[in-house]
Amino acid sequence: MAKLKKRSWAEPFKIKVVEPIKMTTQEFREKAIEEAGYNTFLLRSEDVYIDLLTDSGTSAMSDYQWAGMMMGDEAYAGSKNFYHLEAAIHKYYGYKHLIPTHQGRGAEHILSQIMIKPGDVIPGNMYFTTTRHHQELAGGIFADIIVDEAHDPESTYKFKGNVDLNKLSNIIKEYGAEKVSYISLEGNVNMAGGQPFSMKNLKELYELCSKNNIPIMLDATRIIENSYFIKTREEGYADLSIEEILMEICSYTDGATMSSKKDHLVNIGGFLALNDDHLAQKARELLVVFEGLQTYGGIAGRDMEAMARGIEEAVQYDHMKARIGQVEYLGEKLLEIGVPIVKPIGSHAIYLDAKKFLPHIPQDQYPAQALAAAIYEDSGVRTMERGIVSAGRDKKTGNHYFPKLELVRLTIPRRVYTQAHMDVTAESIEAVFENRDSIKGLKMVYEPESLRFFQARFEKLT
Ligand code: P61
Repeated sequence: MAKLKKRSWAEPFKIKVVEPIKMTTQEFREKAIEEAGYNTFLLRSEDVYIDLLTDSGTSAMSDYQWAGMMMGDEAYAGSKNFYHLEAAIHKYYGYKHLIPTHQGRGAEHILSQIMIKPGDVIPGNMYFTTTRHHQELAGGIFADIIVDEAHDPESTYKFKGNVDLNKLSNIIKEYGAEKVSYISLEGNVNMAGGQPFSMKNLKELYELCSKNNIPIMLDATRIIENSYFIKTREEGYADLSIEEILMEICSYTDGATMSSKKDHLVNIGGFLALNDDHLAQKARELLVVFEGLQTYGGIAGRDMEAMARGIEEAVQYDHMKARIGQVEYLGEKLLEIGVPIVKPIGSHAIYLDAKKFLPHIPQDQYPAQALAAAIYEDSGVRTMERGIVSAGRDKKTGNHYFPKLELVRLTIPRRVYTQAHMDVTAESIEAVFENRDSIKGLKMVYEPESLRFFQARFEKLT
């Protein structure tokens, strides 16, 4: 018998329930996207074939999680599911206080309000839309301290999520340490392509921040995926479990905001975690005003149970290997075809480089927005713009930010699609790539004041 050259990975689960999806015609899709103002956020989900808009809240839950949903204790106060979730946060993340919120931005709101004074600066390893928005609403100024490699889609640097400590030192010199509310440190940096930071970089950051008395607040949304990359990419970590790496990361931080809709394999939920007693007290005071009581904060008991169980599953090596393996599978197919994507392949999505894909469309004609619309027209695959529309406008000058990265994100929900879905997606991208010269730029005809990408409307330029 011939020897196998390669041993493939496969999903560590089998499928028990299926949800049918609708097949549509090109003509139908051209009309649907026009009606949606060429904004994939405005499409109806039932008109989408393969939904790669986001990995947020779109995961498939396990039978263990669904069983937990039946165990929801929906008491207004003191739900037992809260205590299960609290125990899971202590066990896997190690933080002292759990402040549950309806989703990640609820936690960002509270953290920003309790820690940022007007005029403060919040250095971060690249911006995230909702995170920066809450920092600005609290009167803060975001400062980008990510390494330069993160802004270069071609750079194959393994830890593009790293903080550039020189950039941070300069900010401390310029503003004074007392003006730095905290460091906003994101795991597997979303806007950079799902790129991790290394433990070495975090330890150096911790040292610098300890000297200057600056707290580090982790955006833990995809920190378990970051832990997997530390295990597989960083020297000295191969023999540690994801659990051990996760705990070590958190030990260098003072708290975290979390959108459980990603790593935790649930459809809704999030939290703020803190170690400081006084800050936690302040956070709970705001929690009851904006989210809900301290033992549910906007999440149903059953959803807290699904979160607690999801955390247990998310730290499993086999789960992560298959999850990230599937993203790599799609990315490698696109690289084979010669489609320009952000390198290295990240954890939760493939990012098309729209500047290279559509060099004939200037950035102020929204090339990534136009590309996302063209992909939907071709196959019904829904993707997301992550470029100039997402970046928004500079609050002071009113001008567009012109981000170096003009990307379309193909985000893979966890445990939802098969390898065949990835093949169909790659084939659609290939077809669009072959016809790229025919794609036209867009004009923005409706622009909301904040987080404009969610609801903006466009028309095709002729
Ligand atoms: C996403 F187009 N992400 O990736 P919430 N931090 C980080 C996130 O990725 C994140 C949140 C905080 C989404 C949903 C989304 O511009 C957008 O639970 C690293 O969504 O409130 C969310 O967590 C916020 C899509 C959010 C967007 C903002 O698809």
